[in-house]
Amino acid sequence: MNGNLYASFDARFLAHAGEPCLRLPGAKDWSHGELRARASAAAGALAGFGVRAGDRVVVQVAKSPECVALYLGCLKLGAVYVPLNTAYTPREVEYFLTDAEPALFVCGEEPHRDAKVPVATLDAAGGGTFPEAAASAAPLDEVAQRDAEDLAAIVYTSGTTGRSKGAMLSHANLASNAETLCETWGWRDDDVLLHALPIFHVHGLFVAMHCVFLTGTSMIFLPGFEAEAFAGHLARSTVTMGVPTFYTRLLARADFGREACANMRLFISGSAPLTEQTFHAFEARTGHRILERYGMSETLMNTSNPLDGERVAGTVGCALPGVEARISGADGEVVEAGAVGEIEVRGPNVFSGYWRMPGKTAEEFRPDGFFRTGDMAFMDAEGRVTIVGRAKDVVISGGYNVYPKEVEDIIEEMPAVAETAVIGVPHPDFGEGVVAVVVPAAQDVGLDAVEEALRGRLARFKQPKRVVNLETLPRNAMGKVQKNALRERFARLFDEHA
Ligand code: MCA
Repeated sequence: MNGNLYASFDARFLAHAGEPCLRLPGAKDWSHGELRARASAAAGALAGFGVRAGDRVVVQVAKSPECVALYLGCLKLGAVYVPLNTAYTPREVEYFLTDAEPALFVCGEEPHRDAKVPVATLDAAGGGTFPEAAASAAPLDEVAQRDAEDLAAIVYTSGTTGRSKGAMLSHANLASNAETLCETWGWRDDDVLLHALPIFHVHGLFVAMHCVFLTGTSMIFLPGFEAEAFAGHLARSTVTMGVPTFYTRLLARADFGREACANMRLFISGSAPLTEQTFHAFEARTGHRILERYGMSETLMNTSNPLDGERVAGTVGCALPGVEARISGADGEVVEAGAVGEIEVRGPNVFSGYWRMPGKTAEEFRPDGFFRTGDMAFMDAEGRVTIVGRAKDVVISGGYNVYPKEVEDIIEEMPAVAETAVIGVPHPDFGEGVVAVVVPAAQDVGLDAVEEALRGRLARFKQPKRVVNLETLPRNAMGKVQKNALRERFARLFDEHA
């Protein structure tokens, strides 16, 4: 038995060779057969660049069908795929290149400035040195033999302190989660997925695309989310997956309603909390109850509201089949139903650890193998989970995690700033918006000055959208900044009606 995830996909690609897989508005569709051929060509090109099984390939490119082929080519060759957010600055990317030590870095138009690793390019239009190599390389026909526990991907997650950590995901992690999701969400032979998520994160890359690849179905593949176009494509789709911002932006369109959703059977939401207000507003407008599920990069998907049973607003549903979830108190003891604690998970979906960080890995696992998610939650008597907060200091903006510490460290280097606390407060579009509360050294510090200090050093989505100046930061008796007090005080900062 080959444990390579690609072997499962390959069987579906062959069985559905003549049917569409990637439906590309404005361009010719890619059939399953074509995607399979492109994946083999990509694998051949990777081999030509010197990449071998087990090597890392870091990829920071715009969403394109060619990028999908590159991902599949990596799997087929047995290489380890390391996707990066396209918003990361070259300075941020440098860290990942040093940490992952890839055999190849595939980036957009421009070769990375002082990349110490071999570089290939793949631009948004599907051109570049990588596709050129793929067009002339001998395609790789064999699916590399892999153990199911071998690494398939490393997904970097920022940290509350210090360096980003690479979550190591095996072929088995990805395969088991994909199978479970197809089953749980009742994937049908005639399903058409509307895909508008980025493909450098777990949500768009694994959760969404793997359901299609494992079932031989198809997806309408959009370069990104734009509400009007998205609403239009719903007419030819049956399932979609999005972050809550997708749903609030759809609701903001007066012309969006039942008619647009007539062909749809399932709307799924994740990556950030879906508010009860959005859930109910969406149901009132469309008749659809959005299915919310919960996961993270380290564990893939953990819980889901049911396909057929009651979807309860504000909850993320029960543990998926094969996944165990429990709530632990501060002392590590499992708490009773209804009590708040940290949610811990165990199962075939859970990663094996952080890349080259055995210490960090050990800290996050209990001796019995449960992974500590860092999310605070309670579970009712039926096992339904409600997330109430985070044990870690993290802001979720439009489905992207932003770690305040990373932002604070740079702002505090500004001579004009005595100290700062970066927080997330409710934002009508992104769910949470990043705010820097600043104690100025002398004169008030403006947003422009902060932006200037962060330019080129931090991705735009991590940067504060507002700066507020205070004389002092509220602290508790231990001297710790009371971010809760700040979040309460500035809760209405982005309120359009305030
Ligand atoms: C864009 N901007 C943002 C964000 N996105 N600011 C804060 N938070 C964001 N999420 C800023 C840009 O920097 C830019 O600012 C301006 O908004 C417009 O940029 P644009 O690219 O046009 O934005 P957009 O296309 O409207 O993007 C919004 C979006 C996008 C569609 C919500 O952020 C998105 O696709 N989010 C999905 C994230 C996701 O896939 N998460 C999954 C990871 P300026 O003009 O000032 O420079 S989590 C995961 O995988 C876990 C495991 C899970 O459970 O799913």
